[in-house]
Amino acid sequence: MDIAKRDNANPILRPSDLKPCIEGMEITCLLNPGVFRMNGLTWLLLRVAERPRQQEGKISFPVYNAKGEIEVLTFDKDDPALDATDPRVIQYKGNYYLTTLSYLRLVCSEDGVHFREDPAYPPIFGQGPLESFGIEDCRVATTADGYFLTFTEVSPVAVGVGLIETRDFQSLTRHGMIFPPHNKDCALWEEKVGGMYYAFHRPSSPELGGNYIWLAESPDRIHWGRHHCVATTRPGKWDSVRVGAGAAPIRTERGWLEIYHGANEQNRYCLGALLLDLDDPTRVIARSEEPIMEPIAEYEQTGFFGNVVFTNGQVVEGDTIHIYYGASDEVICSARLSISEILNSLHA
Ligand code: MAN
Repeated sequence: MDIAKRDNANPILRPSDLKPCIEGMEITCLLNPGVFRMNGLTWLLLRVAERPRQQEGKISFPVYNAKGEIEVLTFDKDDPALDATDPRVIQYKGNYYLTTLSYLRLVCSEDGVHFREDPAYPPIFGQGPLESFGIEDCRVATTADGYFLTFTEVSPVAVGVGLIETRDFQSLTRHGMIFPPHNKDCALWEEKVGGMYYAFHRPSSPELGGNYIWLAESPDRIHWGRHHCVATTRPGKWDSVRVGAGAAPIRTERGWLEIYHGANEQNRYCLGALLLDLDDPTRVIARSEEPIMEPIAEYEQTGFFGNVVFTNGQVVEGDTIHIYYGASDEVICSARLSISEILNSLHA
């Protein structure tokens, strides 16, 4: 059952609300923001996806070349070696490319609904060969030691998880890849448990296994071990093909509450929740049978890639979770969920 209360102002941000950062490009999609509070404001770290304005009969997309400069590649749409059936990814002669190049961009707000850019906070672009197809879907963990950003690093060799540390979003420390390929959907926890740092991550296994949520421990947030699988996909259900963590989990009296996304064979993305033991988070206490949020609004059903609600950022205030989410891989929306209502909806 969908228990999310969508904001009346949805979508709160659309591609046309911002100017492209890369010369000669257009903003195709705004997606899946990381969320945090800083200087009394709510901030979204948006994933912005850009590409060149498309010409009739062609597909063009940007990549970083070996010198770190943006280069545009163009294929003929009717080239038999091209598979462009997925609007997000194309295949050409056995190689994969993304149709857009993503980077991260900050917007801030007093009221959590109307967002603006502040020129003092520059965008964060991919850097180096492991990010040559861009960086995506950033989670922001707010900790006593500053902000920790985990995001997908995409390149021709891999999809993995990168880590950036910052105190002010003006100077950044890049720690490189912390979870090797194929891995994404990494959410660092905001407090230690039993003296260790924790992270959800989502390795993909092509043979045995699948696209499951795992939990790992670390002494320093850089070296990760003691991996445990905490949620698998469930055949026949809304989360039958892939699952992945959202933002950092929320500490509740009944356990750690995590909102996650699940997709089925039709690539329909919904949200559900997991509850983990407070002292031993590898132990799953309960999980959603039905989604707590589904793509039902018009802007969640149609867009760049329709039938998607995807969240990786939230602000918690008492019993209310203000989630920010990407709808149809194109626009940014917000909704409220009640922690007690989610907890009461879970099944052991
Ligand atoms: C999938 C989707 C895309 C993303 C690529 C690479 O195809 O999640 O949005 O760009 O993976 O991460």
